[in-house]
Amino acid sequence: MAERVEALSSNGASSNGSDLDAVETSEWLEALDAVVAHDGPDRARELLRRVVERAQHAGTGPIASLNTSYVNTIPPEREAKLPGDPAVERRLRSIIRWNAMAMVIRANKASSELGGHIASYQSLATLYEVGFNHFWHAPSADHGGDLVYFQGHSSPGNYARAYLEGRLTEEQLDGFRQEVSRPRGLSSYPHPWLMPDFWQFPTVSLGLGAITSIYQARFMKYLQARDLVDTEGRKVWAFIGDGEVDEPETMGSIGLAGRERLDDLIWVVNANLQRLDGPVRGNGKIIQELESDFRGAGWNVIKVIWGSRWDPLLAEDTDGRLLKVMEDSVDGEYQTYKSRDGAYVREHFFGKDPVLLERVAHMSDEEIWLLNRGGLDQQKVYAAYHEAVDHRGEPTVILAKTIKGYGMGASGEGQMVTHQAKKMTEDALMAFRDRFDLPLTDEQVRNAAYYRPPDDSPEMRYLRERRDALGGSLPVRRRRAEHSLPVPSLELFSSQLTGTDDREISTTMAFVRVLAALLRDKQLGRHVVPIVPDESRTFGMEGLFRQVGIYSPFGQRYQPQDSEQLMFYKEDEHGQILEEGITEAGSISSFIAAGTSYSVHGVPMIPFYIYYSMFGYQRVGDLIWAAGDSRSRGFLLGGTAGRTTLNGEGLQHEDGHSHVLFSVVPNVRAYDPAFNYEVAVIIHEGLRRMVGEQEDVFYYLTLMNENYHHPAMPEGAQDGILRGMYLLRPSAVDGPHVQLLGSGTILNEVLAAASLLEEDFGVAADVWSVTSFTELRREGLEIERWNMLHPESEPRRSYVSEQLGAREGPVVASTDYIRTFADQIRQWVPGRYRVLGTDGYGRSDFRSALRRFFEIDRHYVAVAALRELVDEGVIEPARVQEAIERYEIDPEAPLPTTV
Ligand SMILES: Cc1ncc(C[n+]2csc(CCOP(=O)(O)OP(=O)(O)O)c2C)c(N)n1
Ligand SMILES: [Mg+2]
Repeated sequence: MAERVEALSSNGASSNGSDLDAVETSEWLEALDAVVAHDGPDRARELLRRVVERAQHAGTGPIASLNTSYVNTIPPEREAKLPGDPAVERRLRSIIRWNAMAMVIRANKASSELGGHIASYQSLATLYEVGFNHFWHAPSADHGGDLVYFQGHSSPGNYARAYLEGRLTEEQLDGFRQEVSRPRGLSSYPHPWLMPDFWQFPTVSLGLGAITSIYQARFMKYLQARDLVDTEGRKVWAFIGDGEVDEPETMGSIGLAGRERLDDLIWVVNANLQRLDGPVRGNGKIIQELESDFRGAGWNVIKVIWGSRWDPLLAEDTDGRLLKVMEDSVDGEYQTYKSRDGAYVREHFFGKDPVLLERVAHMSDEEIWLLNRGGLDQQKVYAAYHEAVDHRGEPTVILAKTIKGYGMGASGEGQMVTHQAKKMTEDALMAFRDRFDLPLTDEQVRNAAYYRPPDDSPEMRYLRERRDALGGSLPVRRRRAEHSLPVPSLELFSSQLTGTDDREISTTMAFVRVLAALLRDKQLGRHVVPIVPDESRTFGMEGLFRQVGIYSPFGQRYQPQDSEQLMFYKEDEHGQILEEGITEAGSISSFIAAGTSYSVHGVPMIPFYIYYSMFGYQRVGDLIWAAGDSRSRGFLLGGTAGRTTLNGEGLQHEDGHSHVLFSVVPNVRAYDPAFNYEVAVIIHEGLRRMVGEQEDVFYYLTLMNENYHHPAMPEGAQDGILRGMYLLRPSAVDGPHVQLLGSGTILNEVLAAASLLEEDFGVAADVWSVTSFTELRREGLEIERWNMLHPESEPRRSYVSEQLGAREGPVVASTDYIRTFADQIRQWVPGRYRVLGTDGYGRSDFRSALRRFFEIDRHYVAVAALRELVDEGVIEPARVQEAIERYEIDPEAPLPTTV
């Protein structure tokens, strides 16, 4: 871990704050000053470190703090100077500010229904513009491109810049938040799904940009280490709101970035001191709080608090009086200062110390008002970015102090309500124009007219020159990798297609074999990214540790305890497995990074993220939604799935609904396979579609840990497996007919039920393997819609009605999921349909006991089928009673949802 800056937490005060020996104190301080003067700050730091060490040996306890004073980290004399033309940059920024505001105002003139935000971008503009003008590379022949995670609700700023760059028209700006009624309307926030050539990273669900940016930076190191993509010199930049840091997803993974020394990562926290309702830390200071958090996590911290106009005052502050007032003031006060005026700041800030009041007596109220904040000062921001991009060995966070609603005056600047302001008064608009010197007539101001300087103006030339020098426009998204990878034939998985004979295996084992075969494939193998959240042994994947290695930037600095064994725990700089530890949010972030690599890096990668199904959608649903928005491609494997199949683990582990949750994601293809050949066929099809055809879909498969025999793949089953159902076992019995549907492990119960029905009751039961109720529903809805809208055409038939319509009798389904899952196809089932399912909380017991409890076992399936035949008038009720007794079913057992 790189050495951290440490400073004494207090200036030698005793516990009650008084100085016991002022002379001694000043001698020590003078000695320190002398060291700094003669040998420099590094020597001073080393000496202090030794002194602190000695003191701690003597039992003082912790005395160092991770905080530095409430001033800029980079002193003025060390600042890199902003190159180019600062005046032109200011003018450009002002124009972009105006247009960003105008588009929100114009959208809301028609109706306030559309919404939008003004204040956030106004606080960020300088932080963005310095990046655009000097740092952010677009992908080009000589640079792979930087990756910028823009703040979601500041999108008007991005659109306003794209307008100046000629990428968007006025008409498009006027289509902000109108994506249906206007064909080229602009999405509210960054959504690759909605603007696939523009936005790269969905960030608006707060916290998601933060965590996914960390795992993106880590994935770039992984790609580099594995010689797949040259990511050297590329940076990930993420803009984080100071309110957003309260999300666990924001701060929860900063330790990974520090630990793995992700020096390709730069975060900029826009400390505008406000969130939606009010101050972020009214009674404290968010910048100071974050400084110690990040430094503790091994980050390089650069504070950009004060603008250049403060430099002379700070230089003059040899007695520390100004610093003390700065330190003593809390964010709630800092917010209020900037919502008032210079006279107020004089009285309430400088007025805290009469000596300071004297010191600023020569300044007018106007001059005091113009004392600027670091994050709004292009010179200070440039210096910080300059240092950040050159920093090696640690990620960097820039803590930039700004003002929310900057420039909005009485309509928003520093106001509690500014976050949601979508309108500005006419006076405030005029003041905005004057403050930013915009060449607009009163009439144009009133109309919130867009403004673009002539093409040959110095501003426009500068804008183009800067972006040309940096490779073009940003953000920009690549829709497809240039080359698709060749997908081998299904033969690659041939050993999964022929049945297991006497051996009993689980679908999890079948998956691991499929994965192992893929990893060995010459073309695809290198592109596979196995991702596990500390669960490899659970799924029997430990064999892969040795085979392909666990990625670690540090290799393996120890001899593993199991080094003598064949499958030892092998960490490796070139390792292929991402062993994430216990973080499902982190793992899905890696999934997104790998699953969008075709777009972000132009190289398709194939993530296989396997986890306890209960800790999937339920735990990180919002990230899965973002994976869909990002057009991620890859496989999510919900391991040990099912409410009665993962039987011993009880209520929090037993998943009876992840399929229902996944059914809501439009581009997910979700399957609940029962047999190893189904697993192989589905994965092969996924590869064909995602890797071969480059379709923007991703797959969810549930896998089970129950061992049983797997038959050979029936002739011609492939199409049905992929569409969602196929007839697995037609009945040979002559008698009343029923159709039994099953999925996952419960298909075995359904097969057993068919035998019971045939043997005990002479009922002919056909058995269907339903691999995806969700896919069946999707197709059914599509057909239904087509039929509704084409009333005079021959109606089409859904796959479900076509398949079941060709057989006779009522239909019964049983699965290890809640009834909603199998109920999805109800309207296309011809005739009667009864669904059994595991509604209710899980609990621990033997599988057979749980399946009886949830009323999904073979006996319940048989009883349900008989009951349906009664309702059809085919058999007598007594036959059902007979079955209830024969199978020892308790008709008075409690309803599973109530116990
Ligand atoms: C997960 C989530 N929760 C809540 C919101 C609603 N929301 C959008 S912006 C915002 C306030 C953001 O404050 P901050 O992070 O400080 O950003 P600022 O606008 O001040 O730059 C809130 C609550 C959201 N977008 N995502
Ligand atoms: Mg904020």
